[in-house]
Amino acid sequence: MFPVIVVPTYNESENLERLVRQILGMDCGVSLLVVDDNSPDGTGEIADRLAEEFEEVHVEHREGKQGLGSAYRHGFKVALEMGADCVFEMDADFSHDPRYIPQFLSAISEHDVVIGSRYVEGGGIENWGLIREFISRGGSLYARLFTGLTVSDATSGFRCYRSEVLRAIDFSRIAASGYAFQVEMAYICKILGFDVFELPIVFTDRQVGQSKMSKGIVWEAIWLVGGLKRKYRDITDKPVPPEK
Ligand SMILES: Nc1nc2c(ncn2[C@@H]2O[C@H](COP(=O)(O)OP(=O)(O)OP(=O)(O)O)[C@@H](O)[C@H]2O)c(=O)[nH]1
Ligand SMILES: [Mg+2]
Repeated sequence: MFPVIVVPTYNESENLERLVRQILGMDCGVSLLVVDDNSPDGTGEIADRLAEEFEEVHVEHREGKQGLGSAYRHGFKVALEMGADCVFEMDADFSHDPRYIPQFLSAISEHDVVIGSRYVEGGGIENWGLIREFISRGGSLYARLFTGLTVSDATSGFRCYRSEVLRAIDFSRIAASGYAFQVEMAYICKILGFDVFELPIVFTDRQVGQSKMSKGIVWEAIWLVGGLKRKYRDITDKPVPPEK
C-alpha cells in the first residue's frame, strides 16, 4: 500500500518538524505531502529542509493563504498523481495524534473512507473550552439534521480516503474552505454510496501556534451545509436503474 498524508500548513513552524519526525519514526510506511500557503513564519522552509532529509516528505508551496479546503483539493490532486492508493487529511498542530495512523491503515483496508471521530464510543476531546466543544458538537448535529448524514463527527479533519473515492469526486464543485469542506466531503461520499467508517479518536487542543478558526468559517459552514441537499440534487435525484 502507498499511503500519503496531506498536511496543510499555515504558520506551523513550531509544530511541523516534530510532527514529521514523530510520524516517520513510527515506520508505518507512509509518505507526507505538506501543502504550505507561504506561511510568514517560515514553515515552508522547514518543510523544504525536511524534504531534503527524508525521501518520504514532499512539499507543495502556494502563493498565499487560500484556506484549508483549497489546500486539500490541491493536496489530493498531487497525492493521486504521486500514485497514492489512500490519502489522509491531518492537521499539523498535534490535535490529530499520529498514534492512530496504524489503526486508520488497517480500517482503510476494509472501508472506503475512515473518519477519526470524537463523538463515538471511545472517542473524546482533551483541553477544549466549552464554547469550542459546543460549536463542534452543534456543527455535527446541524449537519446531520440538514443533510441526513449519519456520521456523528462530520467536521472532523482527521481522515483517510481510498484513492478511488477521491477520483470519483468532482472537486471543481467544492468551494468551501473551512469545516464546511469536511461536511461536504462526507456528504458526497454518502450520496456516491461509499462505505464510511468512524474510528474513535481522542482529539487534543493545539499546544503551540495560533488557531485559524474564525467567525467567517463558522458562517460559511452554516450557509453551505444548509444548502448541500439542494446543491447535489442532480446526483441524489438520479433514478436508480431497474434491476435486470
Ligand atoms: N495551507 C493552508 N493550511 C491551513 C490554512 N488554514 C489552516 N491551515 C492548516 O490546517 C490545519 C488546521 O488548522 P487549525 O488552525 O488547527 O484550525 P482548527 O483545527 O480548526 O483550529 P484549532 O486547532 O482550534 O486552532 C493546520 O495544520 C493549519 O496550519 C490555509 O489557509 N492554508
Ligand atoms: Mg487545529
